[in-house]
Formats: sequence, C-alpha cells, structure tokens
Amino acid sequence: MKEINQSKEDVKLGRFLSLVLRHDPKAAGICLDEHGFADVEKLLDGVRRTGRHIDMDTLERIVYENNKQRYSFNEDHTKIRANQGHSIHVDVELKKATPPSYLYHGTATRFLSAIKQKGIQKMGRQYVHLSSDSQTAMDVGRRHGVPVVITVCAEAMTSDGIPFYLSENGVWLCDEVLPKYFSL
Ligand code: HQG
Repeated sequence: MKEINQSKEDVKLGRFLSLVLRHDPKAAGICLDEHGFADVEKLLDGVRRTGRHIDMDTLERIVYENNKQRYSFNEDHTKIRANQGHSIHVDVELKKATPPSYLYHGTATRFLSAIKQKGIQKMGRQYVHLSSDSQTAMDVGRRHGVPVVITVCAEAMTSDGIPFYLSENGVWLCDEVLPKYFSL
C-alpha cells in the first residue's frame, strides 16, 4: 500500500469518485460504458456540477496517490474506471488467476453467525472481496464493526474448479465462499 498522505479534500473527492465509478454514476449525471469506463471530460464536468472543485491535475493526483490504487485511466487518459468494488453491473475485464493457498476476508463479528451458515456472499457487490494479507482484511472488517478475519482455503476452492479473479489493484475476487472452505 502506498504511504502518501492525501489531503482531506482529495480523500473526500476520492470517496465521491468511488461512489460515481462503482455504484451511482448518476450522482455526477454521467453514464459508464460496458467496461465501467467514464469519459474523463464528462466526469470532470459532472463532478463540478455538484459544486465540487476538480480539474485534470487534481484527478491525476487522486488516481496516482490513492492508497489502494482504486482507479485506472485508459492509455491516453480520456477514460477512467474503478478497478473493483462495483455494485452496478460492468465488465472490468478481470483476469482469472490462481490464488495463494490462503486468502483472508475481513468482516464484523455481528455477521459471523450468518456467514458460518450461508458462507461469504457478495451482498451488494459484484464479487466477494478477499485479501492476500490478513492485516488488510482486518482493516476492511473494521469498517463494519468489531473486526474478525476469516481465513479461506483458496487452494481447496481452486482444486474444486472455483474461479478467482485478481483486480488491477491486487484484490482477489470470487462469487462466494462456502463455509466448508473456511480454515478454522
Ligand atoms: C458481509 C473495500 C451476512 C461481508 C474493501 C461484509 C473491500 C455477510 C459485508 C471492498 C454475508 C458486505 C469490499 C452473509 C458476507 N451474511 N453478512 N452471508 N456474506 N457478508 O462493503 O468485503 O476500500 O460490500 O463480510 O477494501 O467489506 O472501498 O464488502 O462485511 O475490498 O476500495 O457483508 O470494499 O474497498 O460489505 O468490502 P461490503 P467488503 P475500498
């Protein structure tokens, strides 16, 4: 993870960009294409119409300094998309990959009994999100309450033919994790 301290304004703008590029493009009055890309000019105009201040330099800085590398430009920087985390249906051209033996999912203790029954479900998002290190998973879990990390036996899932995808920014994604794959 990058150790750059973003300004408060950039963090706030970044949160709004995540909302627009992952969940609600209408919040900036724009549309995404089938691969999740927004036209950069339209995005900048749209964000400005909400009363926020942004220009191309600011956008470049937010993308570059983002601690989780959440966004990517296309080659000529005329389009931008979020690398993962969507709730709306877009195809961000994820690459299938073979995960390490174990992956980690951070959640809150209050979800544990449901998760132990039904497995880890994607809930509002397109995929279940897993990390290759337990500290990142712990930080994700903390966003929901008292955190707990579930260790997932990814190797066993792979042996059973369950596909994994690796996002551009290193997040492991899959459709669900059944309780039999929890490594307790
Ligand atoms: C839980 C962030 C009850 C699940 C992070 C989680 C991540 C269940 C919550 C990314 C359940 C969904 C995604 C079940 C799962 N019953 N609860 N059967 N199955 N849950 O926010 O994984 O920082 O949609 O454990 O880094 O927390 O925004 O998913 O607690 O990579 O870039 O339901 O979002 O990325 O919450 O986070 P979320 P998540 P960013």
